[in-house]
Amino acid sequence: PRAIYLKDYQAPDYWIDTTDLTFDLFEDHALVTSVLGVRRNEDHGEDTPELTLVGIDLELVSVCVDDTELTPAQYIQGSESLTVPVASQAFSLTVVTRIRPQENTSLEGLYKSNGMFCTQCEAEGFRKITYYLDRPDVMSKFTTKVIADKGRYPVLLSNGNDIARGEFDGGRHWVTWEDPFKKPSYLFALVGGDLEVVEDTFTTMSGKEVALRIFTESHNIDKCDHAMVSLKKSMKWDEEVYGREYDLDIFMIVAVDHFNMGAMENKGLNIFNSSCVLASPDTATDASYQRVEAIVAHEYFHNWSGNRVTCRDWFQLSLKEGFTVFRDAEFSADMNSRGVKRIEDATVMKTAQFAEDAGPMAHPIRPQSFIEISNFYTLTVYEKGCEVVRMIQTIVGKDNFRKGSDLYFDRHDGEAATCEDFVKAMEDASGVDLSQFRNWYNQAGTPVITVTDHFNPSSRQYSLTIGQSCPATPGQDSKLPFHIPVAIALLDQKGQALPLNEVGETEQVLQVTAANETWTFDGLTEKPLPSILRNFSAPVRVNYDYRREDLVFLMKYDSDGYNRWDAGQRLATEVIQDLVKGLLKGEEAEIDSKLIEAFGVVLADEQLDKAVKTEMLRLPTEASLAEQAEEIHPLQICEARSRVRKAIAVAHKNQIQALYQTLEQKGDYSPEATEIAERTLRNTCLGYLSELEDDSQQQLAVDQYRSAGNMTDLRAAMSAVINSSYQSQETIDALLNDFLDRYKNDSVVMDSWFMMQSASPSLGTLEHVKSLLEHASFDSTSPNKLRALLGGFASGNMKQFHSGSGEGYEFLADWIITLDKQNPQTASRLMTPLTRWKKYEPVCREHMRKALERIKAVPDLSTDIYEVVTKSL
Ligand code: HT7
Ligand code: ZN
Repeated sequence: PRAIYLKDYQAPDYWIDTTDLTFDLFEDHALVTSVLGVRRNEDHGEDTPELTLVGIDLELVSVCVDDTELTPAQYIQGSESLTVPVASQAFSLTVVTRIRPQENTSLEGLYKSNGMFCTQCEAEGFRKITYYLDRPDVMSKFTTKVIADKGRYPVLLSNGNDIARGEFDGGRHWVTWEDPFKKPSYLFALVGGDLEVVEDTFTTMSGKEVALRIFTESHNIDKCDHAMVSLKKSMKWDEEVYGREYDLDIFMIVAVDHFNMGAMENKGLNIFNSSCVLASPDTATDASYQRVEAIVAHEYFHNWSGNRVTCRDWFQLSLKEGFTVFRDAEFSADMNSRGVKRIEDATVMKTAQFAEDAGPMAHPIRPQSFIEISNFYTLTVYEKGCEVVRMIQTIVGKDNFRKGSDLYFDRHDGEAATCEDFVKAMEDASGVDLSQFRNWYNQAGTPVITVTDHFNPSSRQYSLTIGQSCPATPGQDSKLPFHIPVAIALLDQKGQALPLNEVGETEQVLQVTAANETWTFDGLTEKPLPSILRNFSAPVRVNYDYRREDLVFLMKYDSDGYNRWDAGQRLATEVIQDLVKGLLKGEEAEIDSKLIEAFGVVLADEQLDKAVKTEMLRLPTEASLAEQAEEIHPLQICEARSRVRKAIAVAHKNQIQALYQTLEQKGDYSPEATEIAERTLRNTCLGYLSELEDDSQQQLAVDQYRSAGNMTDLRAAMSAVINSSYQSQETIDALLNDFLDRYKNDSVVMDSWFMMQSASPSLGTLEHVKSLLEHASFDSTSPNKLRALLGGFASGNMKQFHSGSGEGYEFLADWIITLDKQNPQTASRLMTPLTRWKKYEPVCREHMRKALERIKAVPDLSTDIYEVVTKSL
């Protein structure tokens, strides 16, 4: 496999103005007739006498140029290409291919999921449907005719508006769809199945009525209401916040069970993983409700940021993904708790994205090369890409940001654009120079800012010095300084934020651009405590020598919710790190009472927003502790964290119990933010109480399980029971069987049944995970089931995955090797935990390396696995 480089980008030699497709769908194959209106790219002169299209796993039936059928001697069929001679500026090319959707296990191109035909074309799946210029800068007007048996596939969908339909003899029927907007092939979609529909309408800001339809298998039709409400909220929000109106007569969502990712923004026909669209109080947790809302919004927002303005090439992926994640994050913040959303997003960045930035696959948000683009749908491109867009907003200001986005959409509507186009629009609209800011697009790695301060009582001056550096990443040894917006405040001894300028503002964004720079603040009577990187104003690590009492102080007084939470996380991390050191030395280290007391203060604080309080009561996850460790000692991390949790529960038992009781649930379930906050806080209390070796506390979780009126409370109780060291195996089995009995026919809920077990440090042993593979509800062709069972174990169960002598790694490696033949995208994603091997202590490290070596030695690896394994070793 070869890498391709951004620097080698060239526009195509040909354009495809129109694409007329006919799909004849049968039980063992599909016939695809493609009629392309091809035009030579005049900018490239006349010296391009042939046209080469890409195609994978296609059986070629016939090729016609204009009305003449070519003989095999007139075209060249390569293993993944078709080259035809060209004699004129513009011509029509008709290609007929046969494909086998029923045998397509990769879930790219046209495939079958539970008897339904569906497609996934991003990034390069269209080439598995027909020969094409399968690249995003080739934009075409598509017309699609779908023909299939009417009994089995009464619903036939594609992009755009349906313009004609009819029936043939023999029970077959057809529907023709026309998409008036030019689009690249990755946005093409087709669905054929026996589906039910939920319908609604939305009237756009210019008064146009849009039909909204959500399709699912009939047994799930009662779980679409939340997605529909979310869709209408998204449409309204995009009009109000970005001035963007929907542009077709119809907008459709289809839920499918077998899907490699969350959802896909195909023009007018979004296809969703069932787990990201279906929700009912009885089957979905609060977190799932919020996830459905966020993903529906994300895919809808792509209609402008991605579809109307698309990407020139796949190196520009963050242009649509980073911007759209930013849009959906702001939407979720507006719909729910803004403070909690920021904490959640910062947690993902600091736990998982920072780890990616420090690992072997590190890349800038605009990568400079790749072997397999599917490997670059990463936290860096998505989440860090979002943070980069957020920083632009911070630097240019909200009003200018909106002017910039208007300019960007107007300037590039109907075009395939670049990240540079986006930054330029922001610059042109705001007049702010973003030259140095562009380094964020070119350089990988997480910058570190090191802050030191000095107070001079005689001059009453306080100075803050900020230095920046960025560690080396693969292929980038040294970095240029970044432009980093660092929001700060200075707190006095009472915890009040001091005015920082004449107008009395108490927060200032320092524009850090140099490798080292000092800011001076005048007129201070005492040394303040700095609150640095408020609201996580940039995706960087902060080094400042806070004393533990400073952190406790910030936890109490900082008016910035994010920093208040972060102070608690820092304190807990330090305390747990001390315990890990003690465990490694075989010493009985004490838990610093400052942390235990600080948690008591949080518990007692009645002014604190419940949603933020819950976040503040969470200890840093094992993954977060691992990310911040010099060398990862997984078992000691698990042990130390668990001891701190127990100590908190013991110390504050009465307070936690009282809080649990006051938050007693009443009334019907609603996914409304205040109710979610109460449930989450209550279930956090339940988690702590289940740490106690006390029958009545253990009974609480069992009782909650028995009386739960919604899936959130049910699952929280179930997790508390199966993760407790004090529950009997009998009780655990009884609850697991009860859950199974109730939900065995609901595939999405069953994913959580597998995940709860595989991620449980006590229950999820390798042996138990292996036994679950044999379970009747497990399906190894379903990415959701694989993610639940294998992903839950390898990414969510530090204790069991890393215990023993490498058996967990061997097990994962065996699965990756098997899955690589079946579904390389899913296999590649499951491999992530092994790629971090260099950070682990020597014994784990060596076992992980061996597992990777074994994968690497397998002949004919997919490009997906080949790229990750070779870069990792
Ligand atoms: N734009 C979509 C990406 C996607 C995808 C990529 C590769 C393989 C399968 C996939 N399914 C969806 C999703 C999104 O970001 O909106
Ligand atoms: Zn997206």
